[in-house]
Amino acid sequence: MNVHDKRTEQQEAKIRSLRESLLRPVADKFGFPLGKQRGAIGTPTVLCLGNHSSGKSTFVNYLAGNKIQDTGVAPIDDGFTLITYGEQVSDRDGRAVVADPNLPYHDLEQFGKGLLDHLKLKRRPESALKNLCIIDSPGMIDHAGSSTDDARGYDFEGVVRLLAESSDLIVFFFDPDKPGTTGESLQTFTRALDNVMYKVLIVFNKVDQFADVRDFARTYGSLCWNLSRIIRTKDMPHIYCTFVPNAAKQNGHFDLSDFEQSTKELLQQIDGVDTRRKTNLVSSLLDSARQLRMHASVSRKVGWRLMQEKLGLGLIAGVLLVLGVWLAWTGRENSYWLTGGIVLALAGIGIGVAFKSIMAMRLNHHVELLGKYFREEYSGQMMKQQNTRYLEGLWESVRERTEHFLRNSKGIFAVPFSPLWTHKFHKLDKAIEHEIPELLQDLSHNGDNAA
Ligand SMILES: Nc1nc2c(ncn2[C@@H]2O[C@H](COP(=O)(O)OP(=O)(O)OP(=O)(O)O)[C@@H](O)[C@H]2O)c(=O)[nH]1
Ligand SMILES: [Mg+2]
Repeated sequence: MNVHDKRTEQQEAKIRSLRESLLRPVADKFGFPLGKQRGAIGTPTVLCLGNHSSGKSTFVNYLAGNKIQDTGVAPIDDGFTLITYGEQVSDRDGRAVVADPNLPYHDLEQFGKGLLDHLKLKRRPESALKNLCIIDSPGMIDHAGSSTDDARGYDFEGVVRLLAESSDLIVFFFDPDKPGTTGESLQTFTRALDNVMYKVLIVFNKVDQFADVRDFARTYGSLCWNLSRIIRTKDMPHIYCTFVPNAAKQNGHFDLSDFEQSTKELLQQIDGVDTRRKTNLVSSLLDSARQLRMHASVSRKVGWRLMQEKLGLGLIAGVLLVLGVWLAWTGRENSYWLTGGIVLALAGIGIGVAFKSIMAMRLNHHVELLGKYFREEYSGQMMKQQNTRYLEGLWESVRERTEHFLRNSKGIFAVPFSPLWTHKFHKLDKAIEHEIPELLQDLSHNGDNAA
């Protein structure tokens, strides 16, 4: 094992330990969904999407260093193919893929037979595939007059969304024939990739086909025009203008050297997918830690208030009952004392009987005040860092979960209330402020060194 591998292993162990030993116990207690445990960091995955005939499969073959996928001018792929390393050549169908506990694709089962008939796993002994999984996808087309769901027999957009979430890099191909004019690709962009745009690389492929610069500029402009209608960022994202060397047909008039450079840059991005995966993982760990910290501290505050009220109400009911019984017993000769005692005892019993309903009302009351509790908990930080908007945004993303947890916590001790949690919260703060950012920094150094 070389120094790089050893460092990677240490980083993976640190990510696991932060997630499982620090975040998980708090998340479990406070009913916070932390996502599934990932034993290992997993295989870095690149998802290829784009118009039909834009060169996805050709590019996949080029990356893998062998002809694994069929290619051609007519629409070729009508399904998703996962391509990864295996010592022996082996192909497995969709059912085997979703059933395999070692693969992270169990969730695809929900799309039913329509998808499973269009899903494959190919293992190949190419060394370029070691520690890499490439997903080739069906080309996007315009399905005139029918929704893509009907046309494909499964929820294409849903499948893309799910695969995009678990991938580390999404390469979206356009080509000179269809520079962003295909209805399905525009739809996929706006609906399925909305939350993962930070992982998307836009590729304008097959640029070797242009006869001259004017021809290129016209089509490139048209691609930018189409993208500007669907990408909601302020700036235009970078577009890699590429071609696959062994598929290129040099027309003679057009200098391809700049595009060679652009192709190289795209390949470099794919080379760095391992670091990107870890960076994504650590970034999402940081997000989860921040959300969990907020959710847990506001919930604990409510838990503490509820506990005080439960104790107070229990105490009042108990005192009334005991006092009433004592009064009725000692003053049994006197009808006033007797009646007074019985009334008190009944009041105590009444409170006991109505305990659950009273507490449900109190819970409703506290849930309505959640925003106030959040501001009380974070008043110090808001004043100190003046980052009110950021913290409020974070609270908006957490609020619904906190409310759901509180409303669904059954039992007297269901909402953790102990002030001892403060100790765990300090540990979470330490991770959020120091340990996780240091890990991110460490990873970026790693990436620089590896590049
Ligand atoms: N000139 C040129 N042709 C290319 C390039 N890449 C792919 N091709 C050709 O374009 C055609 C389509 O390529 P594919 O790789 O099958 O495209 P695809 O995106 O996988 O298509 P579907 O599977 O139908 O979605 C093939 O004839 C390829 O030889 C390129 O960089 N330059
Ligand atoms: Mg293909």
